[in-house]
Amino acid sequence: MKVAVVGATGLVGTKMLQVLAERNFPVTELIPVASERSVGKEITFKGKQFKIVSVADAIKQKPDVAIFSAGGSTSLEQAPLFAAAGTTVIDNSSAWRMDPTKKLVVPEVNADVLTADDKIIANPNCSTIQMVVALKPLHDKYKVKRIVVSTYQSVTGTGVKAVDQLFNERAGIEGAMAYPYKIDLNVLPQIDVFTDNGYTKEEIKMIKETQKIMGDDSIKVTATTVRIPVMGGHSESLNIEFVNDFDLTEVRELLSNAPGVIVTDDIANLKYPMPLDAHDKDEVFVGRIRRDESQANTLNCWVVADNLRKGAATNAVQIAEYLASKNLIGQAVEA
Ligand code: A2P
Ligand code: 11C
Repeated sequence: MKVAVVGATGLVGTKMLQVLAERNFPVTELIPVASERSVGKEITFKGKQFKIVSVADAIKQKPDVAIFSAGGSTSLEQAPLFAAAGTTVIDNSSAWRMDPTKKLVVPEVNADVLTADDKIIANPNCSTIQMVVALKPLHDKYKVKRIVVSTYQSVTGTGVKAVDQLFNERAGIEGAMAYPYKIDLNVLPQIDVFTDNGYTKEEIKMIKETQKIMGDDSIKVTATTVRIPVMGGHSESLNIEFVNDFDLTEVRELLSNAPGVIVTDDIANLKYPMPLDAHDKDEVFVGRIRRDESQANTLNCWVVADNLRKGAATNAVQIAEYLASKNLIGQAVEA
């Protein structure tokens, strides 16, 4: 398959190339794309060098699939041009996620909504993805009523400039600030910008995207999203109220058997999920599974995943894998 990666020089784009190679996605031709300032530079894929091309050149080559991680405005402008050329776009930005005509997909949860007519498919926000992967098997059995989620998010979610800020602070070097405050030895209860109701955009994404992916607007979500000075993955504390009561042994069983989930929950041996262990893994790790003794039918758990992998690159590549396996990638042009 002819595959374009748009944003191939970015933190997520680089991870997409790595994941495509590792998972042996059938790439017969790779078209790495970035902004005009990177055109002509080289990247490595499966030990070979490839030259970065412009978006316009990539569209001319009519790739079968284009995986985008180049920011919302680039996606809004360029994804329809790829789609019009017959390319199936999988977009990691927030540009198309809440568009009712576009699918928002986490393969373990709702791959079945995809059809050959979907030419622009949205990849959800990282903190939403790992939460819904853990929720899905429990929702199917007990029906989720309300979720209270608090996140502990890696600086890699912001991009290279935030990683640089953290390491510069550690080294005592003055540098550009990705955040309004120091991040090392600190915690910032703000991810993305604030909206009128006092929530941040990241918090709103966790609410709206969860309902769309789960296909159930009755699920109530309230979120507090927080940046902490870690790399390797996002962590989330989930408090989940179900309509029906559950059995803890069965909850562990359902999660252990769920696709893409690894249960790490052995408190006697101090085993629980941590970003250091989740780093560079494709799975979502769940632990600290216990009953909320203050309220009926309510569960507490701790969910960790690598935000650049399952939270971004891996999920996008899994969407492409699903489309390929069902023969849903074709040259039909979007109207
Ligand atoms: P470039 O490296 O040339 O700026 P990140 O999310 O880590 O900041 O990465 C953003 C990615 O999106 C980079 O690969 C960047 O390329 C790419 N990009 C930014 N603007 C455009 C654009 N207008 N067209 C194509 N790619 C773009
Ligand atoms: C963060 N979740 O950790 C953000 C990054 O909508 O894809 C991803 C933003 C998005 O800062």
